[in-house]
Amino acid sequence: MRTKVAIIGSGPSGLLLGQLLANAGIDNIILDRVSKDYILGRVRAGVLEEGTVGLLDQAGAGARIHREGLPHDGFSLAFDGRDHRIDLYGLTGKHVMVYGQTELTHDLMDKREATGGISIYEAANVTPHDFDGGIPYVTYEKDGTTRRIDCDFIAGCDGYHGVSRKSVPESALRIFEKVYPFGWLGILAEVQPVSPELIYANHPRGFALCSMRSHTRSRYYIQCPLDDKIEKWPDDRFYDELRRRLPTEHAEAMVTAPSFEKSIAPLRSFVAEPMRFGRLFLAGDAAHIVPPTGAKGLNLAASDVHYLFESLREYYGEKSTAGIDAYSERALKRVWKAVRFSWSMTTLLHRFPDTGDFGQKIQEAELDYLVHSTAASTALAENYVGLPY
Ligand code: RFL
Ligand code: PHB
Repeated sequence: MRTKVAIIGSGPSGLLLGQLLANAGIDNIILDRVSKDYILGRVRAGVLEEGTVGLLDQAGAGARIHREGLPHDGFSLAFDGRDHRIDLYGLTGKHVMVYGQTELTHDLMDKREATGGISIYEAANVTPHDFDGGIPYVTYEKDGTTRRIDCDFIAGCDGYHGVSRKSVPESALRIFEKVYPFGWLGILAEVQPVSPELIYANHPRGFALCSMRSHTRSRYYIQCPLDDKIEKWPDDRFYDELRRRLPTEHAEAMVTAPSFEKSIAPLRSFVAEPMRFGRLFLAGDAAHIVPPTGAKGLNLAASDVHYLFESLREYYGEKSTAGIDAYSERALKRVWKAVRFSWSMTTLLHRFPDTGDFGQKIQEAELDYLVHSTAASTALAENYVGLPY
């Protein structure tokens, strides 16, 4: 088989890139090691920047998000027993869209199917070859036989644990990493959210986040120790702990329902530089990870795809390599700003084991300054709604 761009990974970055390329007449094949249903079973991001929604529109897969997504004009920072609204729209003229990653992935998969794009699921041992100097190709195993796809370029959209970044010689990569000493325990429940907007809570017992997927589906998180086990967190204990970390008015108003999903996610910041090696490009979680506190992971994957798509379009349309030569530098400039923002939100809102009551007081002072200074609130809001591409 031959294609122009072989895309490894059928998550949001691979699917978005595949659709943008297909719409521009640049053929591509997507390979994923797991099944479609498995991918759609993963519960992840929930807050999308306007730029991400715009890319979904550009891909021709935006109809449902405009019908079912929830535009949010603000969110709350809760600390010291009180709630303070950050007026995203008033401060920036922009809002964010609350829409699950699962739904976005579904929309892109449907679009790909409707437009006849080739996706190969449950492809084992996907391996990129000869991307640094030679003519690249990808091999994989399916139904007991090894197959080969010849291509012009390989897009590594295969997430943090993928094969693409691991195929690059270690000496060619520079890794920047910070692992946080806690995780997030999250649940999904079929119940009305405690508040119409998201609440990010700083509390001496630890961080809490009240998010949602719809008017009838809540997504709640609490900070937990890294080695915690979900078996130790029956729903009653989870809700009790969540209530303790929220201002009284929300704790008292909270309606609960049995969770139908519960998981613990570790938090890390990670960047691999550069994001291009000859004819292999990395995009999304394959190149970088941010802690979820700033809601930036999926949005960064989308902005990488924007830069990569524009570069490839320029290559095929104008026969110029200027775009692909600049891809890594352009993408990394935006990546590092989101890494900084996610780190600062994480540092501001979580209880760190080694900083004690002093750390708590410093956080409360910073939060108080943040919500009462228009300059500081604007800086926060600008980053939250997404910096320009
Ligand atoms: P994905 O989604 O991990 O997809 C990668 C795909 O590659 C496949 N794959 C392989 N295929 C073939 N061969 C191999 N060897 C392969 N190895 C892997 C995988 O099966 C998979 O299908 O990466 P992508 O596309 O770059 O997308 C990134 C996003 O998924 C991620 O950044 C976000 O989910 C992060 N995130 C959030 N981002 C936001 O923008 N807003 C949020 O509110 C938000 N909340 C979150 C989050 C992530 C979370 N967790 C669990 C990590 C909340 C949580 C709890
Ligand atoms: C979510 O709804 O899953 C979510 C929302 C905001 C975040 C992280 C996760 O910052």
